[in-house]
Amino acid sequence: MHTMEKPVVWALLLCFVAVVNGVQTTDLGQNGASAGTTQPYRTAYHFQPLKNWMNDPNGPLYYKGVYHLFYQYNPYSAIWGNMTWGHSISNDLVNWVHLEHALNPIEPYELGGCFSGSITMLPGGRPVIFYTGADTNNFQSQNLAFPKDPSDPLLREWVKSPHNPVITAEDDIEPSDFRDPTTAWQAVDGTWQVLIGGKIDGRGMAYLYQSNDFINWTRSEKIFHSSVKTGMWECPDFYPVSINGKDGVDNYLEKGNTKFVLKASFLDHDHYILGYYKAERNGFQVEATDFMEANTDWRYDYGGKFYASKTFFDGGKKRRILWAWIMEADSRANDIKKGWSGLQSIPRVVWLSASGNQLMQWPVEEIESLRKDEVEIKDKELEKGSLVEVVGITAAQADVEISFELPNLEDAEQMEPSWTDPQLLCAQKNAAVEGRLGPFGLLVLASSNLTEETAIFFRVFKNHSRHIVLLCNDLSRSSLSRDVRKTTFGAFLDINPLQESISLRTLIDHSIVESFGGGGKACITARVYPVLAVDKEAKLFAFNKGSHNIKILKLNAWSMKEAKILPIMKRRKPPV
Ligand code: DQQ
Repeated sequence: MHTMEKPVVWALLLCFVAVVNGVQTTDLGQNGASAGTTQPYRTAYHFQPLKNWMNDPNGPLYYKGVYHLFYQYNPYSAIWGNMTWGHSISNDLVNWVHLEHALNPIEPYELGGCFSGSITMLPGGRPVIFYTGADTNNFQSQNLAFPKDPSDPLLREWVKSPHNPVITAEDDIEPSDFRDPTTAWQAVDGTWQVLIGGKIDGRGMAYLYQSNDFINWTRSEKIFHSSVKTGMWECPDFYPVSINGKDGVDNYLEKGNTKFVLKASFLDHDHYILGYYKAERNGFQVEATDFMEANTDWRYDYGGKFYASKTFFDGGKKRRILWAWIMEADSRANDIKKGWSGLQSIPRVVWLSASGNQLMQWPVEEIESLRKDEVEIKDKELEKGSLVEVVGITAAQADVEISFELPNLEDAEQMEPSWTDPQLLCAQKNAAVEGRLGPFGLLVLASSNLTEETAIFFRVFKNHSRHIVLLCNDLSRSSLSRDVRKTTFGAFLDINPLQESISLRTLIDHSIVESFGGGGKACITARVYPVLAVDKEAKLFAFNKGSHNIKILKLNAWSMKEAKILPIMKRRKPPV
């Protein structure tokens, strides 16, 4: 990294009012919430713009020592519309500075919005944005924008290509379902490849386009991949992962050492499949099972609110990082009232599991810099029917890690063959239903009398000689408000409790709860809008409603400091 770059961004992030390198920031308090307004659901350490609507992360990037996040943004309202690319920068993926918008919808081909897209690094290190423009008829085309000054690590100004639109829908493509270009990569012969999401007759797919110069693109005769069980593919993502280790991979042509992830966003979830990229034939070969095949419907997150995600390779720390839009679960009227809608997930490192059959995810380590007031509980018996309050932290703004030991695994309840849907199973056997090994886990954002509580818990079953571990997030009692969705979510966790403890990490931030089971093997994100369990009134408990005593091996909980997410930086007038 250039030695001058890091201090510049640090100074921007740390000062109350800073004037550094021609930019100015102002700190308004909790994540930009203006003083005087009650904002119980505004987060303290998740990325949010100061106000209005935000959805998909776009073109995340690490460039000259600076992290960039672009995102779908409506500058005028808390509901979707006027899609513009918001732009923020960070030194650490935790503290952010909002910059001017990167793309405004002003050209005829994008008057309906500058939709999602990605960034590709061209040879020589120049970034290019590839994005979808929707015109006033919602005809979608693919477009390019370049930084005005590539030597500026902040990439503050973007210039649209005079060649736009560079790809338009051919006659056999539905023009309103043709969007969201991936990061492009080069094939063996150097030609550029990019995927674009689409649908024909209800069947979701990724089209492959190719180019020698990044400007003239032709569609490959072969569809890159499609699946009849899917709907329209939004925001496809395609990237290599290492088969031995956690390091991220950026080279699409690396032989032998990688598998590929193909992700598509459809029907409100981000699904992925694993396979191999046949560079010579420019094709994708599914390794085991395709999208939505029985028993292996891999999702990044099994909550209902994690969508339109995108990864990028962080060349600084050699890791692949995943961002996603976290939708609201309240009403449109509430969004208008609170003046904003949409969060970004905590960025997650993503890598292939040791078994090679699924992805793992874990919050970026930088988020731990916000931890304070640690509370630790070790080797504590959690008797059947008991509840242990975790005191000494700000429970509405916290990070919790807990692991359990189960002494009586042979007593686990028998798994029925019909219990194939984890979400349904979690709804039927919710947190109030006593079992044998479970439910046990955490009650977060709980009011003191437990009128409100959000339960994240496990149940362990036996299927012949194997144990099946179920991770649930029960929101049915999460809020007294009738105006919010309180769905219960669930996932099976591929761990063997005979060989490893059952662990959970949960990040709580006022109206969002992100849970990572089994060290990141299954994740569930939920939006929660308590009425009583707000701010200082919120409590955190560990609980066991199973019929057997179990043990908390270790619990570590922290209050989380507020991240600095500073408002728009104004350009400083040059000194006279
Ligand atoms: N959001 C964008 C589209 C994308 C969708 C528009 C996914 O480009 O398909 O805001 O949330």
